[in-house]
Amino acid sequence: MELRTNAEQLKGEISVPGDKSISHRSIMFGAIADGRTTVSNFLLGDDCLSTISCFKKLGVHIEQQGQEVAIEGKGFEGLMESEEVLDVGNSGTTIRLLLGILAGRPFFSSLVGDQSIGKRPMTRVTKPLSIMGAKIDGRQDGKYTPLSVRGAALKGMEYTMPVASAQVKSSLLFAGLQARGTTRIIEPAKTRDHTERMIRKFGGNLKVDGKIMEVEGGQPLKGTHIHVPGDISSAAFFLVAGAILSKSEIKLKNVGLNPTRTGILDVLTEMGVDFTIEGNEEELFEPCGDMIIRSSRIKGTVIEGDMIPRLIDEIPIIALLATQAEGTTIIKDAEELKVKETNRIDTVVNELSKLGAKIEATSDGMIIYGKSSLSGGVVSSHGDHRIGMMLAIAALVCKEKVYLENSEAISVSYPTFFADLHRLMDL
Ligand code: SPQ
Repeated sequence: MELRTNAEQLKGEISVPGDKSISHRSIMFGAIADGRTTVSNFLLGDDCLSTISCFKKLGVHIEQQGQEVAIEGKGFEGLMESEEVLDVGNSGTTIRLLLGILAGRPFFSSLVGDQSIGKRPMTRVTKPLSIMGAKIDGRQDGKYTPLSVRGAALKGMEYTMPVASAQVKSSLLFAGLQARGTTRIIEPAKTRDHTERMIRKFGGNLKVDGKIMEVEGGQPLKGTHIHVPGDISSAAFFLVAGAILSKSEIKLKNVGLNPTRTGILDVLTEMGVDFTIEGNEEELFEPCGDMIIRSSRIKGTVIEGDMIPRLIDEIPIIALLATQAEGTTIIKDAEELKVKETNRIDTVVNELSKLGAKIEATSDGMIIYGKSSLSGGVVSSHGDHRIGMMLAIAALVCKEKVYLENSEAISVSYPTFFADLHRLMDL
């Protein structure tokens, strides 16, 4: 598709769609809890719809009307062997968290996904789940899909995670909830804590001491109501668009502000971006508030260490921001980007270079030299939603025509992205 270029400003307000991580987990917890769970502002992205479809195949009754979802949970025991293969589409969160649930179920399951899922490493969850007792196999010794799972009676364990990953942690917490005894998980750096918050919201207990978590198996969970806040990872595209386009002022309503996800806000502050937050309701089970962002003079920065898991999915759009900053930006310690929907170090560097950015890949991140004036050309999302949206925002500051290939990938996390963008442009 041809993207809009040479934009002058963005003005007005939008509500970004519901958080993807929280939407997935609301279905999963609703399915394993006892009783009815209702979810509002559920994300209708392809990934979360894949989660609903998998749980329906596992025998869970789920009604969905737009962004309102109701799940009739019957506990872990209510899950039944599926007659069909469970297809997770493009969703790493669905497959990795589902593996933790299926690991303890006394039946056989087989899991597949799309081409991109077929390249994403699964050993990070299949190995610890096997230590707990599950029998999981797949291509290349269980490293890649298709995967088969034969669930078993699990036993608790202590596990030090080699990579900082909320998906691994969550998968092990789901397994721990079904295991005999205590499961103790140690993360190398703090990652998003939506699963921990949800265990408590569904009436369960969990001990958290910094990067160490302990959960007891066999606890009853009870259905509840979940209101999903707006996704800060989706808001990030408009935060950057508002900052780089002159004369802009945008309000983003009800954005999730969980501190394990707000690394981008720390980086925006560091880079000199002018934004304010109104009505941050911290006491909610997931904090959220409105954000106002204005055109800004931006400067380069260094992003590294424990900050990386707090903004891992925002690195593509931060890289674009850095092309418009005075000075150099260095992103380090971000090897995990190589195993996302695409190798996001390579795709960001290659696609932004095509538009004229001065950007170099490193072994664990990238170096971006500002300030570049971007021209135009043919770019591709390579099937990666976050790359597609980043390129659509990059096009706004391009002087010449920009064509985006594989734009349909954006519906994975933000099906109304172009409608929201055009609304802010046309006011
Ligand atoms: O679900 P998927 O495909 O893995 O989604 C991504 C994304 O960009 O939307 C990553 F590609 O987000 C992950 C995130 O990177 C969602 C997630 C979660 O909900 O627990 C955790 C992060 O992944 P990880 O591997 O660091 O645990």
